[in-house]
Amino acid sequence: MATALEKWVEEQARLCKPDRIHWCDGSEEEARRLIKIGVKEEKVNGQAIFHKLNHKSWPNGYYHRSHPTDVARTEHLTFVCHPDKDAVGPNNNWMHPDEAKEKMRKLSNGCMKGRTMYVLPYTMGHPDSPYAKSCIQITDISYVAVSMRIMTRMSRKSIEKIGGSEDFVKGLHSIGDLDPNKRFIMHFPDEHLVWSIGSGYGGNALLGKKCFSLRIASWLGYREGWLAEHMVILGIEDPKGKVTHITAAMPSACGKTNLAMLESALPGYKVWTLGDDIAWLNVGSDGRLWAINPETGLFGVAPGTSMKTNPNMLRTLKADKFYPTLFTNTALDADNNEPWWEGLDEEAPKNLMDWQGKPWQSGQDSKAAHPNARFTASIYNSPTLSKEFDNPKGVPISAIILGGRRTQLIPLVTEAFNWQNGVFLGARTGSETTAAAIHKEGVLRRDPMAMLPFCGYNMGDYFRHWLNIGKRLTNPPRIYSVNWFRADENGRFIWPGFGENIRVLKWILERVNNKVEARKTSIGLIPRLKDLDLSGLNIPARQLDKLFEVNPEEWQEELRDIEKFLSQFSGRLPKEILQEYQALKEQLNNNGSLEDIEDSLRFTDRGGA
Ligand code: OXD
Ligand code: MN
Repeated sequence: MATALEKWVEEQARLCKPDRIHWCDGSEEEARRLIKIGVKEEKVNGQAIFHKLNHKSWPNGYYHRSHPTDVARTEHLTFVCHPDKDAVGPNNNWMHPDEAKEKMRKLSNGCMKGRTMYVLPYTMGHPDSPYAKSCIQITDISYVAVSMRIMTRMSRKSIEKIGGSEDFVKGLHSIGDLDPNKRFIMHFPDEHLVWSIGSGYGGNALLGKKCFSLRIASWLGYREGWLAEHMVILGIEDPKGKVTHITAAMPSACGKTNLAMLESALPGYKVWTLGDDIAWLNVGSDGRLWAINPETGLFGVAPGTSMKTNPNMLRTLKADKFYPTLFTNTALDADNNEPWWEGLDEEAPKNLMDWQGKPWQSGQDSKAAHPNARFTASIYNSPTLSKEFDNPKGVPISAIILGGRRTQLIPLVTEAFNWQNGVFLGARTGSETTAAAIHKEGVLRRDPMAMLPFCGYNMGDYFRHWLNIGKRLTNPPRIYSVNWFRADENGRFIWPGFGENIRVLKWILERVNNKVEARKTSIGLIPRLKDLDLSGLNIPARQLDKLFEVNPEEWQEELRDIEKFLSQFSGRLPKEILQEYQALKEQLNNNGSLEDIEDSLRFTDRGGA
């Protein structure tokens, strides 16, 4: 008798009407076959799916160009479909599940005619982890099938694990006809189902990633008592060899991958990578917070990635281990058959094709690589992979960083006074928008815990859930905000960033281990400059002050904006968050930054520890 899984696949095949069905096994041999098909036979819009790159310089590298309208996540076409609109909240687009299903059924009818239906069995999380989830995705494009092999643990074992059960995560994906008017990414949390049509882009099409591991998983976590977060996980080794694990949430394209693979500018410190995008967090029996990365791949923004900004990522991209590595919408050096993007080298190659395949000249207005051009590479290729990566239990977390991209106002690093204050710190975080989603770039929007586009339920409930998790932690991680992006009056970043960010991580480790004091300001605890290791850096004192400045006048507009944002959730906003907001307002309006001024006068030693 057919299992629930087989029946579900048959049902989708009856609707989508593919020419063929292929059940994938996730093997390297199969990936090689799919790539071959994508190079030679399979086409979208008359264009081959994959192009083989120069394997001498980029071993296992393949190039993919997407449809020009399909280059980023489409938040406005992304819906959470549940009968209770309030539970979904104002942070999501809502549609009733019946309406959504009808719409999707019409769009999907016959959408795979002439194509192959690939059935992908995979697990999010290590299969032996109690937190792992068994999943099935259907897709009709080899690019997605191969990407999912990189990003997840894809294997027939997942089918065995599901067995006869109905309890598995379902994803139905078709690129459809790539018409943006017929593009939808629908989430049905009660059924653990994601249904996506009309896009082949990562976050819209690799359904184990944002759609399941964040939107639906956050919903599951809310009900089951855990957190699904948009966070990197890393281990920081100090000169004595002690490794401390932390997580960090930052909005898309704000340097999470660079942080996860950071090459330390300080001797003796080393960063070990466990994940660059998603963390599932559980309260352990020891009262600590434990993290696993459900993914196995790195889907990072290519522009700006270089031997200077992220050497470990380039080493990963050039590794000849896990097959394959994909480059999407970068430019192409036609002479050398290599991928290229702005920021990779100082000079662009002479004979360059842009991300749409048109000849491109240096000095041209448009970019050669799309600003959201991506690479997809296995984390197993990373030279900094933590030896804990495959530990089914995960790693215990000592600090959580909640960051954003702010050219003004927000200090380099701030420690929350306690968990509750930290939840508020996360709730009030804003960030300037980037090219990772289709919208105007550089506009400030509130992005709590970097989860605004990914929290699958009402954010008011989400803040309460964070507070409740805190109550169960007898040994909670400390919570920090960081901002690498504060700029001077000429718009130049003050902080050098990248490998130098280890200096901030070092301070965080010292705080976590109670080795240094901090100075109190209205918005949180800030480093005493003498405790921040600035050795070898040459930042003028005036600029350093600017990095940590808390100016109550400048905060007035911020306060209004925070209030406006939070008021959307009024009926469901925890009173603790309101209390924190009131306390911040009073602090800023009463005693302002007096303590700051005293401190910056007292600490004239800029040399660091
Ligand atoms: C991503 C994103 O792709 O956040 O990770 O957009
Ligand atoms: Mn992300």
